[in-house]
Amino acid sequence: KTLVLKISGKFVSPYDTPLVEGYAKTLEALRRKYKLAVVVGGGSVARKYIELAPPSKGLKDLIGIEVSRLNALLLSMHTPSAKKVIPKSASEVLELWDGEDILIVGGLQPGQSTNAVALVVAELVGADLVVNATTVDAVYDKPPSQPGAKRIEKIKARELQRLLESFDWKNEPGRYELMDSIALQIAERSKIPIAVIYGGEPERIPSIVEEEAWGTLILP
Ligand code: U5P
Repeated sequence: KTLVLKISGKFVSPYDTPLVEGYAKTLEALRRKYKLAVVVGGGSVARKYIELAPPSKGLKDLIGIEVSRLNALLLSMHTPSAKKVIPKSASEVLELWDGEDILIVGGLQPGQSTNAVALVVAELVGADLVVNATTVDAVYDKPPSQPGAKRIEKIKARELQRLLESFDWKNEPGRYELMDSIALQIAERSKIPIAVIYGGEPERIPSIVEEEAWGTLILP
C-alpha cells in the first residue's frame, strides 16, 4: 500500500511544538509497511511571514511555501530513509519518487494549502490513502471549541465542503482551515479517502494507521 502522510506544520516548525525526532522515527516505522510520501505544512512561522509579507495573496502564499519547504527539509535531515531534496513541482515529485525512499514535500504553488499538496502528491504516486495528522483529533460538526460539538466519524468530501462553507471558511494564505476546497475536489475526482487523526503524539501514529483508528474518515 502507498500512503501520503500530511503533517501539520505546527509539529515541525520552530516556535510551535516541534516533534521532529518523534516524526522521524514514525516515518521510519511506517516505511517498513508502506510506500510513503510525506507533506509538511508551514506552522506558525509561515503565518508570521504571511503577516509580514505585502498584501498580495500570491506573495503571501509564496513565502508560506518557502517556510513549508524549510520544515520539510528539516524533517528530511532527521529521517535516514528520506530523500534530502525537497521537490518544488509536480514533475519533481515524479522524478524523485521511487517508492523506496520516503519523499518529503512542502508547498508547490500559490492558491492552495499543503492539504491540497497532499492530495496532488497522492494522485501522482497512486496513494491508497491520505492520513492527515493535525492539531485536532477529528472533524466536528461545529468548531470544537463550541459546546455540544460532535465528532464526525465518516463524511463525504462534498458534504464536508458544504459544512466548512457554513463556517467562517476562508481560502486565504495561512488560513486554509483544516482542508481546502482543492484538496477535497482532488480527493473526490481520484477517489482518495482522507483519514484525520491527532498529530501531537507521533509515536502513536503507526498503530493508529494499523488499526485504522481514525478520528474522521473523509470519503470520496
Ligand atoms: N501554500 C501555498 N501553496 C502550497 C502550499 C502552501 O500557497 O502548495 C502557502 C499558503 O499560504 C499556506 C502556507 O497557508 O503556504 C502554509 O501552508 P499550510 O501550513 O497552510 O498548509
